[in-house]
Amino acid sequence: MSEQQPTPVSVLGLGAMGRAIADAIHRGGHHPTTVWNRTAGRAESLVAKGLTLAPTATAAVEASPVIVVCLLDDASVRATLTPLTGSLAGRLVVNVTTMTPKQARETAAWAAEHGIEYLDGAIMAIPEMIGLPVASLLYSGSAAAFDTHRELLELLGTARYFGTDAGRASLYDLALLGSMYAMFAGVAHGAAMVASEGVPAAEFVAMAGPWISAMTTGLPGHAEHFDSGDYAAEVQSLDFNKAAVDTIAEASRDQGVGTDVIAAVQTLIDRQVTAGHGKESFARIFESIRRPVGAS
Ligand code: FVH
Repeated sequence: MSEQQPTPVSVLGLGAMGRAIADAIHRGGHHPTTVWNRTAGRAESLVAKGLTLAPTATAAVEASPVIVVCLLDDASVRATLTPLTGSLAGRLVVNVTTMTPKQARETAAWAAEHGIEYLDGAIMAIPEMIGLPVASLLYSGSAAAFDTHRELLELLGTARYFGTDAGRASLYDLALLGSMYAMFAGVAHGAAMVASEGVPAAEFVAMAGPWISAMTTGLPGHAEHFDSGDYAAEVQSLDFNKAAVDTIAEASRDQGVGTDVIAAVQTLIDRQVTAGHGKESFARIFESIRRPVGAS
């Protein structure tokens, strides 16, 4: 099912991402596109393009059947939406604020309790990418809302639905972001190592980018180990990787740079080696993460 006429939409939150979203929705013909922000002065460029600035959050909600919420975090969503509960009843909230799966599920439960349709969203993009297919947006929650408003959601980027459990989109979002942050931290460590001998980071990242990219071809193999629980090493063993990672840590100390990033990898390896898995694959560190020390 799809919308017959572009639905009026209101956007709560005009940070960098909220502004990009409101602009894309307005360009997509969802008129009036109404916007609201806690602090004044962030809507000028949007108003100049024809969007409507609501004087209050209540007025913004009451202007549209679909309310897109793009605020800082869970606390700001609660602070903003709780006083609007009555006005939100019977409307759809599409919440693209970054939050934990637990927080998303709690927000969905609160919405259900008050007759508010709820779709949780996660944005795998920066504001400049909004409106382009390369922007990936993950959704979970109301299937009817996703089907009905798919054209609206596709205005922001490629929309993908992960089921009725409202926490699922956040789970994927934070898992992907976690992978990204660990990768960036690894590059920062490498850049610090070569910087200790005056090598510019620009020179280093020109090598690191293609290197990391080439290494990602091994990811499906890692996934096979993770999914099967079979860590038989085809090539290099954890004992081999331990020697390499210990050497990186030693070199880091020799160069006078921090070992925080590489020490985390050492910890994951050492736990498996100590448990007798040194002949198995590096992918076995998954077990150190999946079952952390102290977990029941
Ligand atoms: N920007 C990005 O690249 C990323 C990419 C991936 C996903 N995120 C998430 O999107 C949410 C919003 O991000 P943003 O970039 O728009 O963030 P800011 O520019 O910092 O704007 C924050 C807005 O939240 C409002 N706000 C903060 N606290 C409150 C509160 N207690 N009550 C009401 N509104 C609040 C803030 O308003 P103001 O400070 O201007 O009054 C902004 O509108 C976020 O979850 C990212 O993780 C973006």
